[in-house]
Amino acid sequence: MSVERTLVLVKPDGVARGLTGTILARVEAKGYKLVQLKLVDATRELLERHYEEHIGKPFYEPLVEFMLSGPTAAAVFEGQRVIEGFRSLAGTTEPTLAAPGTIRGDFGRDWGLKVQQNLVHGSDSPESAAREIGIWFG
Ligand code: D4T
Repeated sequence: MSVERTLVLVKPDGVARGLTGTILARVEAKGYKLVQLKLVDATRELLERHYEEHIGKPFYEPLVEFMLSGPTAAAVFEGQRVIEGFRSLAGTTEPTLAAPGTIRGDFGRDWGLKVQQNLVHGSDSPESAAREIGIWFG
């Protein structure tokens, strides 16, 4: 299996709660290599590209508003099977149901909002990773 790269986002809820370092440290501690890192004030245009598969869904507009609410930490991690590995570390999309021991399971919950504020994003395939790294790092 060749070395992969994945885009990891610490979303505005994670940055605002002061969890950026804790979350990135978990990914590093798993053994993945941090190769790019920056704080980004996302624009609506950037988010439209990143979330294009969700345009038109009921949670799309609340999702974009949430992602515009503060800075996002964008990182690229590298390693064998890092795409699957990070998604396993992150846990399932809904933080209430995410397993304890995962990032979403340990630090997230439902806040009664129209959007899941679930702390992190990770690419879901090599094709998505290449596309998303291009969007966030140009
Ligand atoms: P991301 O893409 O942020 O890593 O999350 P997932 O891969 O786990 O989930 P996703 O792409 O299906 O959803 C993107 C983003 O939308 C929010 N969301 C999603 C939501 O608020 N309600 C929903 O029903 C879904 C499916 C949460 C993450």
